[in-house]
Amino acid sequence: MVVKVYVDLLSQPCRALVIFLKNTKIPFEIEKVNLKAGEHKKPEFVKITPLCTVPAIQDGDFSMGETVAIIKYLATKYADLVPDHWYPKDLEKRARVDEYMAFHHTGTRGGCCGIFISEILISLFSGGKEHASEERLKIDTENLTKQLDKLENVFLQDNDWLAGDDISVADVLAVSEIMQNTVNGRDVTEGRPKLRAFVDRVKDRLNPTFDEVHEALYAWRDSYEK
Ligand SMILES: N[C@@H](CCC(=O)N[C@@H](CS)C(=O)NCC(=O)O)C(=O)O
Repeated sequence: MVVKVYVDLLSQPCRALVIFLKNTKIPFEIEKVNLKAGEHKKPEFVKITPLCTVPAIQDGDFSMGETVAIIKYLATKYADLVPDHWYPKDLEKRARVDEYMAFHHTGTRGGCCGIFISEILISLFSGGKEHASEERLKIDTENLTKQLDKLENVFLQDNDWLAGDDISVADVLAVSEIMQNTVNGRDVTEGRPKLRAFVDRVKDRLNPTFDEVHEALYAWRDSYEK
């Protein structure tokens, strides 16, 4: 049975899920959902996940949304097809990955998304008519700094990886968020040597897959650079 994976590769959690899957032997096929065209609100997609967010999966009769829950489901159901380091079976090692993933949504994603919405999406979705206020940009920048400092000073303090002694799903979730900010011209690793080395480490470990999955994002980034 092939797992159907509904994604828009301009979305951070979608890229993380696809990179994870490409590093396993789980059979899957990609179903593209164009967020900008509103395809995530179409009735056929609402049936897959009424949350109307990507990524989502369909595995036989079962479908679901929410990246972290999807990863846990797939890594548990297809445990034999997933190299252990991605989501370790050992209780304490797994708890370390879960710990990061619990932090991730309000932490790394919260910080990176807030500023991305303010610097890119507000203008994009209003056709350039609206822009984030100075006050909002200040709040987003402060939160971004706070969350990135936690990566630098807590998760990466004495570690090469965010959660354990090898690459895991925690790392791809984080780096995918960090990459999103390259569209708004931000190098969020600036002044954070551990974070910078970590991002390079993840890319080196996962290429050529990392760049393939980020191709659409790179094109988006380049279109803003002009
Ligand atoms: N917590 C969710 C977040 C998913 C999410 O917000 N996806 C965005 C794209 S990055 C989306 O589908 N947005 C469409 C919308 O909210 O209408 C997850 O990790 O899967």
